[in-house]
Amino acid sequence: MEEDNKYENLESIYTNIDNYNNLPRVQERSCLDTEVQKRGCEAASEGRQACSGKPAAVCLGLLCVLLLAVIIGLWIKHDAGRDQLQSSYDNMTKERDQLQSSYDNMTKERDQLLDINNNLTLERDQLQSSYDDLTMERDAFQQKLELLTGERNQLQRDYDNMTKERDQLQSSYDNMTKERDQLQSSYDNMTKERDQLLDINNNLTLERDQLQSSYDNLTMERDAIQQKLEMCFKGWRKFGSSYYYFSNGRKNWAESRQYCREMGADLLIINSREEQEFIKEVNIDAWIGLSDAQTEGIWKWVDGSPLTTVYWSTGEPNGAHKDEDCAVNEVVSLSTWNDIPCSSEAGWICEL
Ligand code: MAN
Ligand code: CA
Repeated sequence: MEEDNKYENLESIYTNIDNYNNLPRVQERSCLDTEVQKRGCEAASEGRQACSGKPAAVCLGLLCVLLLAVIIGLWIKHDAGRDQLQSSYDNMTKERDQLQSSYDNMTKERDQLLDINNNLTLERDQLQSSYDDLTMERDAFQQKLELLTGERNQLQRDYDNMTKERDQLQSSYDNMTKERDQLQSSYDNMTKERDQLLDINNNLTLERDQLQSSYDNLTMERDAIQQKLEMCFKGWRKFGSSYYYFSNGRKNWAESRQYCREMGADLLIINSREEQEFIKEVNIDAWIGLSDAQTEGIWKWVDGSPLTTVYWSTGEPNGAHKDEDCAVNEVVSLSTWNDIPCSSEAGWICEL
């Protein structure tokens, strides 16, 4: 802005200088006016030669008046031009002073600008040097930057790969954590079950030991009883899972049964064809544990079980005598049962 104002002032000054240079034309015009005046005078002198006498004097007087008027007009015009010139001169003087002042200022400014220019030149050289250094440093940094960029990209790839691996590991970790929790839960449940089983096992072991002890005791008792039985039941015969006693003497049915019961047994109960075959081998008439003493015609074994399979002799039971309520096995054939009075005497067969 300041520069623009200076240029505007300079332009104004040059314009005034041009106006000043135009001033001589006014003087020339003045000289032209003087020329007109001379020509007027010459015309007047020519008229003076043509006009003679009184009319000539009148003409001369008119010319003089005209000339006077012209001179007065020119005089007035000259004063006005002079005033304008004076004014222009004053203006020019002011403008010159202003120009001088502007010139001085511009000189100072130029000197200052020169100083500034020198300083700026120095600074520019320093900056150029710095710029060159910085350019080298920038190039070096650029190379380092490229290397670092390559390393960064490699690191970024490694980071991405590691991120994927981490996510996979995290997923595996989560799955393993779930499995671990499930296994922990299963382990806890199995631990509880194991403890319960251990308790059960301990109880069963105790029970087993107790049972083993009882079994051992029972075995010992059984063996002792077995020995006693063998001693007591000497002469008893074993068939299947039972022992059989075949009497030598004879008793009625009730006495025979009593004998068997005192031995811990009872009269024989026949449950199978094999058992019937077995007793057939003994060649005696013997009571068996079968009677209808309780209800006539309803035969029952001594243990209360009903009669199903029968081996009656042909025509038996016939109740041929009064109160034939007890059955005796007669050695005749396979079917050998006969009903006879319970008071009759016969051998007997005990079964244990
Ligand atoms: C015969 C048959 C039997 C009957 C006896 C009685 O042997 O009539 O049925 O029981 O005599 O002694
Ligand atoms: Ca009979």
